[in-house]
Amino acid sequence: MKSYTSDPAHWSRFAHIDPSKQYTRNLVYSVPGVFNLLLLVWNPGKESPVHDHADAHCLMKIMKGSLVESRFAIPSRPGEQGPLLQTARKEFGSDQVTYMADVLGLHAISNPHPTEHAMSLHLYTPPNAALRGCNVYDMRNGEVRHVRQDMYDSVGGRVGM
Ligand code: 2CO
Ligand code: FE2
Repeated sequence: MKSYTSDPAHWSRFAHIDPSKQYTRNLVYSVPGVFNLLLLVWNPGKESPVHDHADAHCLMKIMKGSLVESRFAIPSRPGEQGPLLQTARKEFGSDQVTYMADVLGLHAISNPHPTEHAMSLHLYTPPNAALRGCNVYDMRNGEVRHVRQDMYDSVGGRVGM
């Protein structure tokens, strides 16, 4: 992922935009049981919920624009310890690659740009979240909620499948 230089001609057909969401999750390619490759399209100024990564490795490469990653500690007693503890905040620019996994805690990703979309390529291995979902956390009180992640906004560039 580091050696690849982002070229919209390669991936624009996967870049499905939905203004009603914070971001879209578009399946580019999957090898069942091995990995999922997704293109995420981040609406201007929008942020993901704080979440974990279902005991999998996550590699994220910025394809367009920049994204801010805020990291948080996993609460030992969710919902009982007040607001999540933020441990880091870092901005990533075009073609940068970063790694995330549950051993590093939780994160939320946001597109800081007020008017432009940002795009990122995500490799999940093994593809656990697609099979068993992941956890999202309430930043204010650490409450945890399990969510499914087996639905995509587009698959192979096609919407509504
Ligand atoms: N993990 C989030 C998702 O798959 C995106 S943030 O980068 O890991 O929706
Ligand atoms: Fe994530």
